[in-house]
Amino acid sequence: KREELDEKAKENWKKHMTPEKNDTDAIEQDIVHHTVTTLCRGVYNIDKLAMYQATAHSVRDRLLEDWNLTQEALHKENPKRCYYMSMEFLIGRALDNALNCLKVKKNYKESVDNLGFNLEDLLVEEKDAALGNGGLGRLAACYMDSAATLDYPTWGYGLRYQYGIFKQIIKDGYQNEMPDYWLNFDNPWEFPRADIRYEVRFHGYVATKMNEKGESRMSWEGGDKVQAMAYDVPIPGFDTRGCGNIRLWSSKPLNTFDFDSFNAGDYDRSVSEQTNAQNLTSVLYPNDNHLVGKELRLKQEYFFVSASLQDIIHRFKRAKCPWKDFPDKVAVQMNDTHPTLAVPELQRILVDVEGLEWDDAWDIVTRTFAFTNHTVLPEALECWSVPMMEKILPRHMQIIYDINLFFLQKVERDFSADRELLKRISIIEETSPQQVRMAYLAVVGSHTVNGVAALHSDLIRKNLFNDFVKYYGPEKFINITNGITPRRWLYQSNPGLRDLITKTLGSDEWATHLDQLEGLKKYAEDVSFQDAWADVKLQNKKRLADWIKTNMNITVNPHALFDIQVKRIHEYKRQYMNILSVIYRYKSLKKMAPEDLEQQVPRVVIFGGKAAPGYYIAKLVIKLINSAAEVINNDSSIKDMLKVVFIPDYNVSLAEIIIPASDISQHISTAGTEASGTSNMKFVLNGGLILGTVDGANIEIGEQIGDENIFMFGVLADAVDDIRHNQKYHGLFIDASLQVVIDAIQGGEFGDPSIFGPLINTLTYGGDYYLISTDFKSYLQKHTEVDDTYRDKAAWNKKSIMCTAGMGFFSSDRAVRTYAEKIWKLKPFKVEA
Ligand code: 7GP
Repeated sequence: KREELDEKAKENWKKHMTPEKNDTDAIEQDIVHHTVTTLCRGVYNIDKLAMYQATAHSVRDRLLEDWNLTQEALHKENPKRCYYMSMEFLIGRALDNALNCLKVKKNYKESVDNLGFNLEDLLVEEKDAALGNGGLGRLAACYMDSAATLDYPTWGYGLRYQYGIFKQIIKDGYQNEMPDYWLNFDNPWEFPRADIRYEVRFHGYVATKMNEKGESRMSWEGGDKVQAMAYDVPIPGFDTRGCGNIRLWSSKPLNTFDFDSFNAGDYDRSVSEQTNAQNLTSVLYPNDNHLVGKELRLKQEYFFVSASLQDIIHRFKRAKCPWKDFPDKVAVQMNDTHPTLAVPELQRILVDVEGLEWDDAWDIVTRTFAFTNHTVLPEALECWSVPMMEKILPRHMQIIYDINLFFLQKVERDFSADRELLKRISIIEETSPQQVRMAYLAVVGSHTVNGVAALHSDLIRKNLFNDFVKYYGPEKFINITNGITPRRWLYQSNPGLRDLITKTLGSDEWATHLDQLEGLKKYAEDVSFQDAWADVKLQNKKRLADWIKTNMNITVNPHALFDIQVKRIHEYKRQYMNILSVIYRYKSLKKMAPEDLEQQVPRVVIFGGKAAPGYYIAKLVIKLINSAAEVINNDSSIKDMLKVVFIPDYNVSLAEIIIPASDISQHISTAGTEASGTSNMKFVLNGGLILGTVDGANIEIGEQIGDENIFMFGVLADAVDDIRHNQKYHGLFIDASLQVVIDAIQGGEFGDPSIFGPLINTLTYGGDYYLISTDFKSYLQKHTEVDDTYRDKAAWNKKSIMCTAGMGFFSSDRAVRTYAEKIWKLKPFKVEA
């Protein structure tokens, strides 16, 4: 309990709360001040890293002012808020973003310069906050940026992993993994909240107890407890005083020490609780679109939702509203099924702890939660075994059984008593052992379910959740196509294009009103604008070529066509098909007469992406890319008409350099497998054309920018099942062009062919599940079309401009606004100084 300050004290507080000044003198003073007091260093030993830290601390001071302003206003007004629960936030670096949001970059540049450093050199000193795997985690980061920019009272909740996604090192062409200990130096972008801690229980047993009203209630007792401590990461909004927040939980031991063991001389044991508790949030599971049903992961998920809900409820209770108002104050968005334990957890708190009746509690729960599905891949759908759940969360398991029972009874009563249907729709799968289908629990516990692109939302309505659609009706299942933040993915990462667009449109308002890019269309055929546009692209390609030279010692020609595929390595994303086509191109070039060779469009094919450490086939794809690169890059007979580069350790900061440099990027998943994709949006926003399948958001991108500006190929999603079926019974058809490539690999042209045996087998004996043999021919044809189009510079530039100009729809501002209006029922809450 805090004491109220008296008026005089309050006056004094106000007098000393002087706003930060942003003139260069004040900025320099702050940087020097932090160097001395925060870092305990001085002019005699300042280096780049320390200078980065001091600069970051001074920027953070400015951010904090907005943070406090926002939180104080929210505290007073108590509007409805949204909580975005996500096990992953793939944020990347913070300094450049904060400087742009606060609109102080120009002055900082000058100040840093006056103090003898270069701002751009300092920015790269920062380690990426890489608390995510790929699309799902980066989407969460984009949404937090938009929510802050649009002044929606939204907080993210997540985990503060000590190790983010591993660092990828390429050795002899193979991926090796190194731990990413990103908190090695101090992290100026987080605030430890030592006073915000909650207890989280595991194991134990269920007992019956009397509550205060004399009613009998279940009670979860005993077991082991750990503590969750909060760390706040401020999320600046662009050009607003509003500042968002992501609250990350770190696990701590409840008692630092087992004194009995310590006194008995058993030191190891005395600290074992401490290490166990800390291990809980040590590391992010490095799987993308793939579930690994480990006990520690289940514990992470529960730890995360338990701490977050306690925090949300604590805040709700401060306003002394009745429980039935909870959904009018709180909206919770579950980023995929990872936070789904929040459903039984809130039900447990309301019934067991707060003493509500089951039905009243369930009404509150289902008016609070909404659920976003990000994948249809069966191997990514979370299922937890009932025995494991019973052991770790005995009360939750009972509650899930009850939720399921009441749900099935209702279905039977109101809809259909068909046994098969009830079995299909049940939250519990009757395997041995039984499994909890988390996606079904999420659907039953939510008022709204959404997919992330039009095709994907159709597919989940037709397949994954079809029975639920029939039972609940279609309104519960909506589409919200993903979006990306134009602040990081153009304004920050592509300064050349940013300045050209701003000059052409007359202001930088497009950064928050992306539809304004439409205004570029009228210049699409203007020769001098095209030249300026093409020059920006060339400069970006040079920037990437320099990076490749400096870091990999490979020389690439910036005038070549840059063809890029960067994303997690996964069979469904078909990097394998890409490298097979590269090998085909290489074989074709080698056969050419010198005068034909000269006429070719030179290409640089760039790959990047991590494979999950346990994903053997994906790791072989990386090896094949590197083995092919080795041969191709050293073959002088093809006269530099083809280069292959695998950029190691693809991450957010590298994406910021790579994406603006593409002429073509590839998004070539088997139709129906990529829920949306978001890097496709980033490339097109930066004037890169795409070569893609009729999948995910590629389709909507084509609709927005015009189908004549996108290279699409391959079978359609609704044909895939039949093709698989036919392949199974009639065998595959491997076309001559694909056979050439297989023969080259098996003939040892890219090293010991036995290494690649298992990879080739996925095609030949494995049944080619991802339909590479089906799409290969049309894929090669599209590549030829790309080359031909690239020869006509004016036509290409026009397409490139039309790409950027048509991307307004894909701003994450549009996506977040749709969530706020359709799902969260949330209004912007503007704060003024
Ligand atoms: C990804 C999807 O694969 C991608 O298509 C989509 O753009 C992105 O989410 C954002 O919606 N899914 C994951 O990253 C993932 O791990 C499994 O999904 C839960």
